[in-house]
Amino acid sequence: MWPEEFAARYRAQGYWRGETFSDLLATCARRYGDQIAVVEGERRVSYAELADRADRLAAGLSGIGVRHGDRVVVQLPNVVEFFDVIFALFRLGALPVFALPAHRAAEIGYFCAHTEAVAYITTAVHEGFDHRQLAAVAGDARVIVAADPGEHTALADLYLTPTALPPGPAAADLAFLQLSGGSTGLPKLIPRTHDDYLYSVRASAEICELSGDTVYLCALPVAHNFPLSSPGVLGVLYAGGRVVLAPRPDPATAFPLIEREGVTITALVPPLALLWLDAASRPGTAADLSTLRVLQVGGAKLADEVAGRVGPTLGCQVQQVFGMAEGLVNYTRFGDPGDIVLHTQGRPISPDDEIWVVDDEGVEVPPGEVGHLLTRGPYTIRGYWRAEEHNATAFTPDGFYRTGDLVRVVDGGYLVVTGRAKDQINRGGEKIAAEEVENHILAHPGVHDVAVVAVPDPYLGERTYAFVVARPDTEPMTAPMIRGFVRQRGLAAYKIPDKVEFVDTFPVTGVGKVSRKDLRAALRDRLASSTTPKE
Ligand code: OOB
Repeated sequence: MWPEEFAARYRAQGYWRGETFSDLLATCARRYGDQIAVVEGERRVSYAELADRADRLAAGLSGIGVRHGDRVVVQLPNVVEFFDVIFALFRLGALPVFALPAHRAAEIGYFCAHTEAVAYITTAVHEGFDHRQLAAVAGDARVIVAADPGEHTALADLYLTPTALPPGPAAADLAFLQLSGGSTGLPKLIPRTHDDYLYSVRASAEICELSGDTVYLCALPVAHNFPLSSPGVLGVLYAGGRVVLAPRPDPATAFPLIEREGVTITALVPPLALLWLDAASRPGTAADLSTLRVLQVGGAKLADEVAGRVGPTLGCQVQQVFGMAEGLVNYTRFGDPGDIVLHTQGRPISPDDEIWVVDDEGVEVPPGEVGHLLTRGPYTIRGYWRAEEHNATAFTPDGFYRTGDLVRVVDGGYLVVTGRAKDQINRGGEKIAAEEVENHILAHPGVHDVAVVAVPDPYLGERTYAFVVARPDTEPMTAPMIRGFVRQRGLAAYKIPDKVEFVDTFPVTGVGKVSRKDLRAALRDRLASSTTPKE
């Protein structure tokens, strides 16, 4: 956590206001009462109802023994119950661990075990997958289902008459654990406090000029940091606007919702922005999107050319968002000149976000030159949760987070993301740690060694490519065998390599040794200089 001198400064500056998310919901219920807070299909829930639902669920969760500081893995799609659950947990001071709907046995099992979760709250069948079967990997966590529960506990049975509850958390306490895209073997957990996260939400809502008139379409998975808080659904609730939950982000689902609900702002990752642009420019197929004022795009680099198509095609302005669940979020601002909006990834939320761009030796580069982005500030964590060893390298001794991103700073403090140093694949905004996938492939008895690298892709930005060295004495293997093996180990579908190529050996240096990082770089270079690789 932050050293006291920093915490004192952030409080004195008014960033940290001693308010929890529970306090926020109570204030919103008082202020906005009967106004609609959340729309999901035909369901419309007012602010007063939302607060009441959260209170009743807090009573039920408390009744089954959920306490302050307990961890609860939450894996819900874009449904009203997501809000009930997180606000009920916030009230109790229990920590949601934000899994994504795409996560499978490998991830959920790890989250439950690593956080020693007391409960796992999920859904029934979603996008053709029965989440109840993941109960098998939840260990000691009680399985609670926000739909037909089967043999498990029904979330619906936990909405009780509000009772006197133990005191809620302090604003300086942890509010939840968010997931890191990561670059190492296992996903890291990001501890965020009420104070720090609420600051980023409030400030984001102001930057994005949210108000009671805002209608926000949540098309991305709600638990991800971008649609959650940049300014996202929490920013919209803070401002008294309306959240419209989309079950899926495709144009066929989203466009009619925009028209029906009068959506004014939404957030997408670049491949979805492309899909929307294509759909909207197809004659005769587009719905009326005239209420849409802002399309936020972030999570991965938006090509300048695509940024330029948003205004003419969708009739709204584009806003670039470069953020990370660890903290720092950058936005282009609404009044910014066109070249800033189209060619940069924005500037930080806070005057107290410290941006430090350094070379490989850790020496600050001259302004305008490319270097590694390091950052520290009032809503950027000082360490991952229970990850001492990793923290020693992921953060500098004076508390800067090494983002792994390569950037340059241009006039006005705007950042341009030029690449990445971390061993991560950014597959259309979904982050994949090379090492995590390698570990799963290495578990195959026929695999001697593997290196997973990113390959450029015109649609997703990057795809995943696995180079495999087979054991000499085993049956011949095929790419589908490797992919099937990894899928069957319960890894989320987006982490399964798009391509698998078998090679005899890996390139090595003169001494015959090479670090995995160098190896990945060498294979990446090889791919970049060769023609389209075959599977
Ligand atoms: C968002 O958060 P994460 O934690 O899934 O991923 C963070 C990483 C960044 O370090 C960077 O590598 C990449 O995603 N990234 C971008 C980008 N936005 C994120 N790279 C280039 N251009 C952008 N605009 O992805 C996230 C969190 C909050 C708001 C928006 C995105």
